Amino acid sequence: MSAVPPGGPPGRPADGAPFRLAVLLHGGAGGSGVVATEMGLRFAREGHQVHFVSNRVPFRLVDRADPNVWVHQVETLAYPLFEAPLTTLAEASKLAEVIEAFDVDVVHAHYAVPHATAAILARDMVAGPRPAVVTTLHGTDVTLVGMDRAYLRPTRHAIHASDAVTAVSRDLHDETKRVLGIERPIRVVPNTVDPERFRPGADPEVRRRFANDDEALLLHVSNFRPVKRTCEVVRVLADLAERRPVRLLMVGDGPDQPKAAALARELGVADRVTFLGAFPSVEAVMRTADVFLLPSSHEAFGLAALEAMASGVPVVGTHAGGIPEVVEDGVTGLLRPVGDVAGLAEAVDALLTDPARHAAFAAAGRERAVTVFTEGVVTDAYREVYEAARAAASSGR
Ligand code: GMT
Repeated sequence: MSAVPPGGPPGRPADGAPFRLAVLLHGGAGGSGVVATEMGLRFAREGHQVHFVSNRVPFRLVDRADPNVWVHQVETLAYPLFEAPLTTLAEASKLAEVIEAFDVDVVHAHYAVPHATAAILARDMVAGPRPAVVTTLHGTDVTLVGMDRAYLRPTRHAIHASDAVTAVSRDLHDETKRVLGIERPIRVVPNTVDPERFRPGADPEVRRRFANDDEALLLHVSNFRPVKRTCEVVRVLADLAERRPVRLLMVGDGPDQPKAAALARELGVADRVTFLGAFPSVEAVMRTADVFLLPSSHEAFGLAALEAMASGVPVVGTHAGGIPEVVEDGVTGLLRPVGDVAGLAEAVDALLTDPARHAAFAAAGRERAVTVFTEGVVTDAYREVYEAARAAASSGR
C-alpha cells in the first residue's frame, strides 16, 4: 500500500490493457465497502493499479499489503460556517487529483449518492482525458437515500450520468427502475465471497469461547441499523432459550446496538448473548455458528448471508429484497415473512433438531456460495463492464 502518488505515464490504454482504477467507497464496516475493497484487491492481484479513495483506510484492507494498491485519504475542512464538512466536494477534489496524477481510466463508485456524484464531478473537473465512471448500486443508496426527497434528483442524475451502472441483485435492479423511473440499462452483477477466507471447519477452541459443547450457537453480523431488526434477533434467542441450551453472538456495531442489549436484559437472556463489536476478520467466528440470523426488513443482497453460506452455516432470514436470490429457501436456509419472530425461531429450532437436515443445508450453502457466486465470474463481469465503459468514454473524448 502506498499513500504517495508516484504519477503514471499519460496516454490511453488499449483494450485488454491493465486498468488504472480508482475505487470510491464507504470505508467503514458495511457490505458495500467490503465488496468494493474485496473487488479492488482482486483487480490489484491481477496486475491492475487500484486506488482506493475514502475518508478512512477501508475496514477490510487492514493487513493486506499489495504493491498495486494505493489508499488516498479524503481530507475535509472543518470550518465553523459549515454545519457539517463538505465531504462530497472534498472527495471529488481528492479523486480529481488522483485521476490526474495516475492517469486513472476507470472510476468505480460504490453507492450512488455521494460517491457516484463525487466521481461525476471529478470527471468534469479534471484536466486531460476523462475517465469512465462505473456506478454500483448496493441497496440503501436507492431504497433509502435515493427515495428521500432531498436526494432523489441527485441519485437519478448520478445513475444517468455514469458511463455504466450495475446493481447487486435482480431485486435492486427492478426496484431502481420502478421507484426511480430509470430507463437506462443496469447490469446485475451479484456480490461474491472469498471461498478460502470464508470456509467451513470451526476451530473447537474458538467455539468454546462462546458456547459450551451442548449449546447451540446463533450468530448475527451487521451494522445494527434499524433495517437489520437486531431486536428481533434477541427475541428469537429468547424464544429458543425456553426450548434448548442456546447462545447468541452479535458482531458489529451501530445505532440499534444499545436497544438490542437492553432488550436482552429485559427478556432475561443477557447472559446468553455476547456483543463482540465490529472487527474486520469475522471469518473465524462465522464458521463456529450453527445458524446465521438475518431478519432484515430490506436487504438488496445480504452479503453476510453469503459469507455464512460459504462458511457452511445455514441461514434463517426473511423474504426481503434480494435475500431469496442469495439464500435458497428450503435448501441453504429457511426464509420467513418480515417480522415473523415466532416463525424464525421455529425455523431455527427445526434445523437444530434435525442434524441431517442441518448438515445438508450447510453443504448446499457452501456449494451455492462457491458455484453461483464464484469470484471469477463476478470479476469477469466487472472486467467486461470496465472495458465497455472505458471504450465508450474514450470514444466520447
Ligand atoms: O446497509 C446499508 O446501509 C448499505 C450497504 C452497506 O454499505 O453495507 O448495504 C447494502 O450493500 C450490501 C453490499 O452490496 C448488501 O449486501 C446489503 O444487502 C445492502 N443493504 C441493504 O440493502 C439494506
